[in-house]
Amino acid sequence: YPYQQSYAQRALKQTNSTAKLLLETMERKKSNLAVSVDVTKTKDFLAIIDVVGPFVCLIKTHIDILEDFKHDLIQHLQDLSVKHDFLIFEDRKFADIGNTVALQYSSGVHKIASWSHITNAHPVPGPSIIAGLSSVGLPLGRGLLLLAEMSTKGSLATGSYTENAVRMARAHRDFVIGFIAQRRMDGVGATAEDAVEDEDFLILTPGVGLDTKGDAMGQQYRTPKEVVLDSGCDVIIVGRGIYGNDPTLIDAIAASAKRYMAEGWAAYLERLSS
Ligand code: 5FU
Repeated sequence: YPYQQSYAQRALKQTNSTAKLLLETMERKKSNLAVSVDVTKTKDFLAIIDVVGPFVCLIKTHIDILEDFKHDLIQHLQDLSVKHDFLIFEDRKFADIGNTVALQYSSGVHKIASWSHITNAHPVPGPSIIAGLSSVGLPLGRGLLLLAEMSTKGSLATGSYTENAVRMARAHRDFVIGFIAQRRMDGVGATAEDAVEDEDFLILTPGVGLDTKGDAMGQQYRTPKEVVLDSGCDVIIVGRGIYGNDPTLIDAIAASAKRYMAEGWAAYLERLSS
């Protein structure tokens, strides 16, 4: 199965350049860790990214939660991405009609498509959301993840919804590189006519924590080992597990990122040898 091959081997077979670049970066840095930098001040945002940068393959942003956003932040973010060799994923969760998401992706205050290698979308509107986003992102070589599942308690993204998300992705492999999900999706919802033997979707998984099981608002955490070894996911996405409630404790944040990086990579090596 593709997920039992190395990230480097899997990079060779990717047709989307962003998917290829992410897998190559993971192999080069020996990291399947993405840090989700969910803080509200630009100063903290950049300080955290600079300190976790050496340990990650990807930085995940919610650019719209920054209270003091100015567009020059984007240049700083891109400089850090070059300095530390990571990709950028704006977790925008688009969910509207094709025409609207194309405008939200290309325009507005944040101009996400111009700087974010990867973004994501809810499949709820149907395939037209992929058409809208790919009209902007594909010419720029970007990649899209569909939200096939969520980490939260009571999520409605299950069963046939998840299967239909995978079918939508399968029909748009030039732009859709994988899923936000809690397990592997290769072959999910496939019929006999679908050639899915070599199917290789990237699985990026939030809801990862080593020290707690969840938060007070429905978030649920699993360990890197459960996510990468037991469920076959590719990238662990960690937020508060790394910076807690105090984004200024920079030394502790670095140590914590190192710990998640080591756990995630050990689980991947164990998967390869299993
Ligand atoms: F799609 C999802 C999901 O199913 N669960 C999530 O937690 C996205 N997330 C994001 O991952 C969420 O918006 C946060 O940005 C991040 C998890 O942060 P945490 O601090 O590790 O709980």
